[in-house]
Amino acid sequence: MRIDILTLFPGMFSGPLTESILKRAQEKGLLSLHLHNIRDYTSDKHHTTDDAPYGGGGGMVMLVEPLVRAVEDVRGADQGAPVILLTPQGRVFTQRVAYELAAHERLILICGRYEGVDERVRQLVVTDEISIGDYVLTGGELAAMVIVDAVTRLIPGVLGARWGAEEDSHAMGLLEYPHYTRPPVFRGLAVPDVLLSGDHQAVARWRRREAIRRTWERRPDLLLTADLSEEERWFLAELAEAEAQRRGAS
Ligand code: 6GU
Repeated sequence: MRIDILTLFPGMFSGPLTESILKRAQEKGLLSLHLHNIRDYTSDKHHTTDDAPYGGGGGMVMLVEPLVRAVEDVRGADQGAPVILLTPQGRVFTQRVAYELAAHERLILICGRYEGVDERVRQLVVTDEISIGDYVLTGGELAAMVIVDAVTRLIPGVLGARWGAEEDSHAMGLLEYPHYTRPPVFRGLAVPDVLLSGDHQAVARWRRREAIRRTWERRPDLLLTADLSEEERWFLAELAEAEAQRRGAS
């Protein structure tokens, strides 16, 4: 996959994208990242990239011309790639959106500054707008890094075969079950017996149930869309019943 990032601050990207899994994905040729400085597409001698808004008010607005020129230059003849503006006004990024983006051969990400981007950029070149959550960042750069990370780990071959993305939190529609490794007892806290039993079926069942329990406790909203078996729905009903009793007792 090829990802082009248009930004006023390309320096922000060294670090997160040059370590660990993202580094290896690039070394293996599975991800090719290209940073483009929007300032290189200005045409005045001061290399201006923003200006005060028409109509007055505070803040600065990113100029339409450098952004449109940058997108057109980077895109070249390839008209098919989504051009995604990172903005708090976009649709909210979720694991589902990560899968959707991972299906493309190429993505073009525009990092907006939070005050805004001239509306004509949207009209002329933007095909999608994404936000990473309901809070305000100073610019789209951190959001772009979050998206690159979440999407890259879904590219086949990026994660090892034994550590696929299929069982991730959220991919199953549930939070993850608790994990343990050695030692079997630490400061009196023992690893649950079932994990040491060697009974793979029992382990799988325990993990599913603990994932459901954790999701019930922390993110019950996710259970509305989770794919649960009949037995798992009964287990959920028991959790709800136990909680109702606790509340009644207190
Ligand atoms: Cl994509 N940009 C900015 N500036 N703030 C955000 C965001 C994006 N997503 C959440 N907050």
